[in-house]
Amino acid sequence: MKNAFLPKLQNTDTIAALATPPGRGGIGIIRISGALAPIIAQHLTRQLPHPRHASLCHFHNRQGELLDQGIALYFPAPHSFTGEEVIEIQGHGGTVVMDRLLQAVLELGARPARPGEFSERAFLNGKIDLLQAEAIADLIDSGSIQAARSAMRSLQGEFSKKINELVEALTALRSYIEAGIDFPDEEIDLLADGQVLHRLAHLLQQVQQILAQAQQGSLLREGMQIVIIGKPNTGKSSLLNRLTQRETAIVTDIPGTTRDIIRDSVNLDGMPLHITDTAGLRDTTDPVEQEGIRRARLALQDADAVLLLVDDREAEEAQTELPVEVPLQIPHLLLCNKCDLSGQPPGFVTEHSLRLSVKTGAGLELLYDWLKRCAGLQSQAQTESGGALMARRRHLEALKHAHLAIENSLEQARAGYNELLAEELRQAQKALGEITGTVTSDDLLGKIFSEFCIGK
Ligand SMILES: Nc1nc2c(ncn2[C@@H]2O[C@H](COP(=O)(O)OP(=O)(O)O)[C@@H](O)[C@H]2O)c(=O)[nH]1
Ligand SMILES: [Mg+2]
Repeated sequence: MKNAFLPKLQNTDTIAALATPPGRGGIGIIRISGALAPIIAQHLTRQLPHPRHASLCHFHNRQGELLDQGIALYFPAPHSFTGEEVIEIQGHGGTVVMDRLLQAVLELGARPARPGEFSERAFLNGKIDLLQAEAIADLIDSGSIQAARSAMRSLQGEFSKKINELVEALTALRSYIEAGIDFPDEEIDLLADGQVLHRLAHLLQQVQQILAQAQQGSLLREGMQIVIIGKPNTGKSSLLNRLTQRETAIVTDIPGTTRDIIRDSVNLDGMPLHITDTAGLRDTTDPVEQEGIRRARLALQDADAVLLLVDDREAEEAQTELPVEVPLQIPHLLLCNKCDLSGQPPGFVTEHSLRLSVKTGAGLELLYDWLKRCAGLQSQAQTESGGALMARRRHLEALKHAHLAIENSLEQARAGYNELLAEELRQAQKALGEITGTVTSDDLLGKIFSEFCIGK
């Protein structure tokens, strides 16, 4: 599968870069890709290594000086990572040795690779799709076992397969509908046969499921936005400090201490938690505090989870009167704090309320468990059977776009507007194509690959 839409980017330069991290190590690897790679290897090692065999070689520079000895590997095109001629040189992993080896390779005609350029070439030569290219970067950057697992699944093509299946179903449906439009004489009554509505509903369901899995994956990658809200003096700032183990927010027993939004981040089993402490929610005439409360409400809109704090001694009234509306679809937990003062034991009171003491730490581990559950970190069974899909913001945007278009198409189908229905399906198909890279722009590609590390 060649990506024929981008031939002008096809680069004939031969590129080279250090593929291992700079610094000291047992070995260091330099990767060379492009038409000149075998010629460079021949100069460097005095003989072209046998394809796909590890050959022990001496490496010389152009002036004939012996720089190092190690292994050279030759992957002839197109059976290489990039699809081009590729040479890998494994030398001793020292800064000076590697610098000199790379210098020798550059003197022989390669140029330094840009970040992500090897993966970009692999994509352009149809070796991997865009989702898989991104999965490589995500696998390298993953901060938890779960993130690594879901990146690996994307790299294996699981995410791409789901998207491609959707695109195929969309294409089939589109041609069916367009046939109905083009040959009205045949009187294919699209509505009457019920098939279209049925297939659309099924498509919608599929997109919804992928979107949910992608949202989980996005949490693993981007982290979870947690917003702490509650009345003044319930211990919100204390909780932020507890979770981040830093004195980020000022804690006093004076109600209204926190008047602005305070944010800090911490890692929970490799997943970033971005925690926002807010001004206490109460009726006030103080304009600064009012602004703080307005910002607290705003922060709620971006939250992945909401922690609503109350004083355990007032928990009963508090349960019935939430100070703000927490959007229902956002997971939220009522935290009945200061159980050291109320004298009640820590623990879950109901599924959605947890009694704890931020001050003593009693019940805090249950809060951590809840947060992990929220992010899907603990649902291992789910992760193994089609759980989180390592997704980026752009994937989510495209999936939401496709979802909306299919929703609209269902409406058009019900109303019997076949042309509009076909157009919505085309939109959905385009949005999905952006995910795997069958429909894309140079700008997007440049942006995606520039975020990779060099040598990848
Ligand atoms: N006894 C006790 N006091 C707490 C607890 N959590 C917070 N506090 C105290 O409650 C007061 C208000 O805390 P703060 O974090 O500033 O509340 P905020 O206004 O909601 O941010 C401070 O004096 C804290 O030390 C707790 O679990 N137990
Ligand atoms: Mg506070």
